[in-house]
Amino acid sequence: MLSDRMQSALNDQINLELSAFYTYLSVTAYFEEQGLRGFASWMRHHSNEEMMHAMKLYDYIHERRGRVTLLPIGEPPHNWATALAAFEDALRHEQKVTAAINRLVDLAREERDHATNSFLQWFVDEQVEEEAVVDAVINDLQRIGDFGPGLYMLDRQLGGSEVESGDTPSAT
Ligand code: OFO
Repeated sequence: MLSDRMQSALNDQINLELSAFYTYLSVTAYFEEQGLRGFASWMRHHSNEEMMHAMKLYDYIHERRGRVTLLPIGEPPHNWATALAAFEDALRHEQKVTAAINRLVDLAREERDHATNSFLQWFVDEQVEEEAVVDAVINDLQRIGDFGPGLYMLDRQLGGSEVESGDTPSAT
């Protein structure tokens, strides 16, 4: 059985994951509008992963005979000046999620909730990968700068890498 505090914190995490889903879907729509179909495809895959994270928490709460409470999701941003700005926003979001996961782990340990602590380790590892793949694209975009053909090539590469987000190719 989950404590009320733990249950509420896990429900907040569902909300954060769904808000990541919503934000990345908005980034996807922005890339579609810009005609960057490879970027759009990559980001869509990433947004779907966020939905999967939310559902993992949803299932876990039920497994522990807890109660899922869905909370409102704020309106995401709709526009970015550049592809780089959109990815930098995504990285900030990932860092926020990482901090929230770390706080959840702290709470689980404080409450000696070993099952939740164990469950959360998957998220701890996942966040390392999530930050790394977004950071890799940022590095590529920084290197490309205003060089149009470089952006075109990266768009093509990202469009071909919509399998695991960890498979993000380098632009160089
Ligand atoms: Fe759910 O990992 Fe990204 O935010």
